Amino acid sequence: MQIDRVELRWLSMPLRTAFETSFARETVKDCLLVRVQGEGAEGWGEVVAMKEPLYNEETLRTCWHILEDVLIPLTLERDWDSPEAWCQAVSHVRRNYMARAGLEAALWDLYSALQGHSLAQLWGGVRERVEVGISLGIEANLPALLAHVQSGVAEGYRRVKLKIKPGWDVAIVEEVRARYPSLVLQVDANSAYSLKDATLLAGLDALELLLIEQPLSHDDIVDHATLQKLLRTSICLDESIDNVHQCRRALELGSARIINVKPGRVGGYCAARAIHDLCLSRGVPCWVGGMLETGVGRLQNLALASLENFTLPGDISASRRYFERDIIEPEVVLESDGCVRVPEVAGVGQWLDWKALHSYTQRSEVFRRWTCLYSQFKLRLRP
Ligand code: OSB
Ligand code: MG
Repeated sequence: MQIDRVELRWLSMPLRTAFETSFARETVKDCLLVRVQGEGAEGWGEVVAMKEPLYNEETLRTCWHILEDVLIPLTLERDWDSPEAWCQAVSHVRRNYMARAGLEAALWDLYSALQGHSLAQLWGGVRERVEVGISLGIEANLPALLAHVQSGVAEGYRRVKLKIKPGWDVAIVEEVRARYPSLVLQVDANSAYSLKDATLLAGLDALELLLIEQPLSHDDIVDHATLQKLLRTSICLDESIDNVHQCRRALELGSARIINVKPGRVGGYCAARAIHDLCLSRGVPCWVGGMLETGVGRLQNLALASLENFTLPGDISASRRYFERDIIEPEVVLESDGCVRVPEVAGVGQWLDWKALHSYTQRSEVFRRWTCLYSQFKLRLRP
């Protein structure tokens, strides 16, 4: 693949309802879209970082910088046999996983378009439809949360994830469980607790939860192992697992029994698949997490979720759960049994709703192969 042109777009999309976690309250979803063009085709990817470094250390501005000054020049300067070859070539760049993942996704999307195979086909997906759930934020009061649970269940979601934080935890989950005895329920603390809260967290054990996601520090795998020994409920790690090596260490320590795989958090689909394969070999179930993606990241995450070991429902809800109008057409829809169809087309470019895309775009910039090669040429001529 020879890439001639890369375009970055900063999008701001109002959320239909505010989404509050233990670390932030979001009313607008900002993201970057990466478009790569070459060989007469194009590919799209999404950068899922937030405006502020609250989930991980990246921000949309650090991602823009890393893309503009490091990754895009490197991408334009030579040809690529495959997205895997690109991953290998950028492996010396430390961290900046979300920046990397956005461009890698665009290269996968272009590769898929050029090969005429869907991402699910390229990655060896085994399902045509995947089970998904809904992630519900912290609300001002219990009735507000119950109303969201009720509408989620009515829409067909069979698995509900509740965000928790100190003061909004055991008592709230008990209320939901009492009303929905057979609902698949799980909670996500986004690192809001410490080992001192072990007794409080053990109070969740009676509520038959599928899992407790990231209760302790964002970078911890040691205290989680201690906590897992004290709990009957399975711990699932999100923030703490940012690469396949950290995943292996966590599994060896017994820090979690389930892994949430977010391609953005781990540096892209190559790394996400490596984590999937590792977990498969160890008999550890996985699921695809979400970062309130637009349709672009959502369609690609659906392809990932079609792999064998993504056996638990993902945070890949229908477009209308997040946005009044998504940037793809048709939007992602939920089927009545709580599943979503895995896209069969090669390249999300064909799905884009350009009118919506334009209306959400705040800023865009184009980087061209020839400009990049010319500036490097000039550098070399300098005495
Ligand atoms: O911890 O899973 C998380 C959104 C932003 C940051 C962190 C998280 C989330 C979600 C969103 O839970 C789930 C979704 O995309 O539906
Ligand atoms: Mg999480």
